[in-house]
Amino acid sequence: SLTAKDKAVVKAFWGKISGKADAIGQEALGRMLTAYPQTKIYFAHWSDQSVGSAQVKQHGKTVMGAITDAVGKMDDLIGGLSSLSDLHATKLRVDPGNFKILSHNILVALAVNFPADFTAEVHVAVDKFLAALSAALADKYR
Ligand code: ZNH
Repeated sequence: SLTAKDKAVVKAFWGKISGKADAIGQEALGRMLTAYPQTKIYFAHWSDQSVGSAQVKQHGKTVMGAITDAVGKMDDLIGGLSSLSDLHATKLRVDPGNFKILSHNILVALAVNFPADFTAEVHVAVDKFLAALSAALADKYR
């Protein structure tokens, strides 16, 4: 689980990237849809799934906004994300294995856009945070 140090590292790093959060979200989502095309089935109802489309931009922003929100809830991710978990489990029916795929693409987008700040120490803390967030999002599945 996340140590006090992990939480502090994630918070400090998120402070640095917050001005570019929307762009990071869009890039991560675009990378996921391109590099892991099996994830596209969940967005079949979008009129334009291509990288840079208005829908990809909007959704990247939405997802990153929820992650930024979760940075403020690191002491209780399961409680803080329970309604979002419920939505993914029952309404969106996203296979939770995809949370790991999106997390990977977020790490890549962060590393590419913040090469100096994305140290190995930041990498491990953000990886642990995204794994805990993914576990919380998967909590309502049964
Ligand atoms: Zn998800 C939606 C978050 C992952 C799919 N999402 C959503 C939203 C949010 C989110 C916030 C909105 C909601 C409302 O509206 O209320 N996600 C999220 C997060 C994560 C995720 C945080 C992690 C990190 N998702 C995911 C994945 C997938 C998904 C992986 C697949 C692949 N989502 C989804 C969908 C939707 C959502 C499909 C819906 C969209 C539309 O319709 O537009």
